[in-house]
Amino acid sequence: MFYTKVCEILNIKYPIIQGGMAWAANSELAQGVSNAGGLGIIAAGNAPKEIIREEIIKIRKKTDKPFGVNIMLMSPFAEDIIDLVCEEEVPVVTTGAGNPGKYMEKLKGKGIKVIPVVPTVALAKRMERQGADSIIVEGTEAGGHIGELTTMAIVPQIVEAVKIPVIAAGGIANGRGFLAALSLGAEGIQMGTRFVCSTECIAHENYKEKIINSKDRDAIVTGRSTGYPVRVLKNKFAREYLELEKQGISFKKLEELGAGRLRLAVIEGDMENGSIMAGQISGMIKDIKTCEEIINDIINEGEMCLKELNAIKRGV
Ligand code: TUI
Repeated sequence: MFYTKVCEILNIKYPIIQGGMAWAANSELAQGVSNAGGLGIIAAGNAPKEIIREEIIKIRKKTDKPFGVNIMLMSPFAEDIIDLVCEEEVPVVTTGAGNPGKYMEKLKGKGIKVIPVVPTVALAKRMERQGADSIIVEGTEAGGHIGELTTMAIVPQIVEAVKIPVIAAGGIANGRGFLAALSLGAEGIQMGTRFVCSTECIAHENYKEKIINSKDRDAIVTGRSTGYPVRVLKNKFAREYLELEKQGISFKKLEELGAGRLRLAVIEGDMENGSIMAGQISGMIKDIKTCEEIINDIINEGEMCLKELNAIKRGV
């Protein structure tokens, strides 16, 4: 059930990919997802090469299943991480926050499957032309750095525009969302926020609790004025940041203000002064489960949901 082209390309059991969340997604989370039949991802974030190499070595001790590394293209170490994934011949690379076009040939030359995150039809088409194996189409419901368009609107447009399989992301955390994504033509999903609330995720308990206690309107967007919008859960820091944006303080000052804030929230658990990146679906997440439970629940709920839809079709 639910074996798609994404499963075939990535050699995984279920078409469920874990988001590349800086600081939160290390080898511990990634092995949990990969061992449960999805694709676990180590997020390179802004970390230097040798730190990520250690995570790759660790995950290989904990699973023989495929895994990936997420390369945040705005990182000062992005080129180093490209070299690293080639040296280590990691099975899969996902990219975010930029166009990975110039690295594509090098990665493909090493037999690495490349799956860029794209927020628009134009970039999706370009990525397909340049050899991407699949693309992650991320709607604005997602946490962290986001595009403009919603998952509902952009996924079917990109499904129509490309032949490679599409993975939907942004606003998905249960079996209904999974089935909805498949209905839009996607052949897999990527989830970030749901996997933060897993037992394997090393994010501070305060961070997980903050997501669990959040309501529908608590995920807001900061940084629109900078051209780099970021979705976070409301807190003291987010309110202060928005106020300073309104006052028109310089991009450089805002950048300085934001430095180190994600680490402060994820690692230190500072829910007042940290940046609590999380998606709009936070309000629906109510528990911490193992990655295996999260994935199995989604597959079971997806099957149940499909039966419900069939019952509607038959008019029973
Ligand atoms: O990248 C993300 N989410 C992120 S990146 C991030 S940055 C960060 N901040 C602090 C510490 C560590 C890391 C936080 N969240 N999602 C994928 C994504 N990619 N969303 C949007 C895009 C994107 C945007 C523009 C992809 C390509 C793109 O291309 C523009 C171009 O150059 O054509």
